[in-house]
Amino acid sequence: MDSTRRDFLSMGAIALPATFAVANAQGMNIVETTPTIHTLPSLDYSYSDLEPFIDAKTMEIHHSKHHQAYVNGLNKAEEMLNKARGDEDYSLVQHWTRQLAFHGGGHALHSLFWKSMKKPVSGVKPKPNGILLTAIEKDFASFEIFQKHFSATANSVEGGGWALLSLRTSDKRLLITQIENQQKQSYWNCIPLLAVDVWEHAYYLKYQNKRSDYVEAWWNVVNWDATQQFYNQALKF
Ligand code: MN3
Repeated sequence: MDSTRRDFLSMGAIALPATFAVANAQGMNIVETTPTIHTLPSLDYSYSDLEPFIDAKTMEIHHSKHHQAYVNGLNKAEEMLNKARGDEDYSLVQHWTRQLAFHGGGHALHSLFWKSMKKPVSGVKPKPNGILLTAIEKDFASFEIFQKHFSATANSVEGGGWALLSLRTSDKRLLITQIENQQKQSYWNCIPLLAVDVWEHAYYLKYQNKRSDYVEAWWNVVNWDATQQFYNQALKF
């Protein structure tokens, strides 16, 4: 090992204690990195706060079981890709990269989904205002037309998936996109601002097969203040 390499590794050991080196069969030092440990985010409201539109039992299972499984799957995928680099064995790289996209997509979208909702105020139908409303009216003609387009997108997802409102960074235009599973049909160059989960696990206990009734009810718990904040941040990219 040359001194530069040794210095780099020893500096790394001080500056980044989670970084370590192992020797491979050729005696070369391979630096392995420790992946991020992803954790389940806590909610800004209780499981029962979205009643009667989304029931507490659905929220509890969805957050503590389903989302946790995506967090676990993402951690596992990153651990195994890290191990593949350390072992210099890439035979399962396709499998673990697929797992990374599925579980990583699930973790990111559920994290946005929880932020997309808030405890409803009785008798008040949430609506955006300010520059977000102006942007919606510019890109979709009116809030009502936007809602119809977004609901139709959510209702027509084939199998499990999502409808998203996103900002395309290249022209600052709002787009409604549809995701199948947690990752398919991703539209790049977009930052998601608002998400509705239309996997059956999001609504089946209360709405059974009536997904459109769930989507219609979901508008009552949308957190437009959060969407406005995400929009403000996304405009900076
Ligand atoms: Mn879900």
